[in-house]
Amino acid sequence: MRMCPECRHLWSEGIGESASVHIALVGGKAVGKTSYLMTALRKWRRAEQAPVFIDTVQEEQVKDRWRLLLSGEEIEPTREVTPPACMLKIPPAEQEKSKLLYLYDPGGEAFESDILVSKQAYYQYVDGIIFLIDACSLVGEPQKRREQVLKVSQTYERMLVALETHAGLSKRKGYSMPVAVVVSKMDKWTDEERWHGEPQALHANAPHLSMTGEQSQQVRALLSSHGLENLVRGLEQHFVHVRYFACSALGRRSSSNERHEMGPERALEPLQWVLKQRSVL
Ligand SMILES: Nc1nc2c(ncn2[C@@H]2O[C@H](COP(=O)(O)OP(=O)(O)O)[C@@H](O)[C@H]2O)c(=O)[nH]1
Ligand SMILES: [Mg+2]
Repeated sequence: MRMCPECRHLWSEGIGESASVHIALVGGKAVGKTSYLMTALRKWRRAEQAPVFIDTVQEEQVKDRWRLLLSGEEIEPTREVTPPACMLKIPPAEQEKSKLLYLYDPGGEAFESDILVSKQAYYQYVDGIIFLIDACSLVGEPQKRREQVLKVSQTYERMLVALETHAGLSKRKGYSMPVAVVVSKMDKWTDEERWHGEPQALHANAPHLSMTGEQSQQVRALLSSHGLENLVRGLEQHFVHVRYFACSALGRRSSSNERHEMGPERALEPLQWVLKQRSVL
């Protein structure tokens, strides 16, 4: 068995032997990063090339969170600003070798100050990004919305600083890693009367439109028309591969007493898309 050179934690078989891929989740406090990740992993168990956990302690932690989510309870807010990566082994497709996947899910505080950004050392390895935007930050009074939009933009700028600081990349040269932009908590969105006239592709329960360019275009248009046009422009200027998604990790309506009114929707697609861009799936 090998040992992590940083924390001296013992690694299970396989680490350090296979090719690895590192994916970072990005988003402010409570945008739904951890819920998203947990739901995506749970969905992946039943999909092709389902991954296996490398670390049994981590596996138990994730399973505990699955239990909480399934019973309709909230998972604890992430406190670690520099979290240990969630490690998974992805079985090979056909002749290839298995790959190791590292998923980084920091507390939202990580993007609230430049000092904390400078601690996100895993950015030196990052191969792909999942950037979450809470659907609720696109609604509300104009003043509140301006503040929320500003927060999203600041998170984005700090992510660029992390790439520059740790990976030595420069936005002038452009970034090659794929970015999945995910509007989270779509169930809340459809709660709002004002969204009922929106294109169907934006609704969490339109599975026939899954993973199509059409959905990406519609989510992009929606972000642009709700104060995030500069973010969209910046993303597409700086990154070569950007795709927009809308998902619901919990899939229930906040105003409903019924905890399981809807199932989780579309959580796996953004992660799968990023991995496909890196030829991992
Ligand atoms: N309605 C709804 N609430 C969500 C969803 N995802 C997360 N939440 C809630 O948003 C809050 C923050 O979620 P969490 O995953 O801890 O966010 P994080 O801080 O970005 O990791 C919690 O109260 C979650 O229950 C979703 O898809 N729908
Ligand atoms: Mg969290």
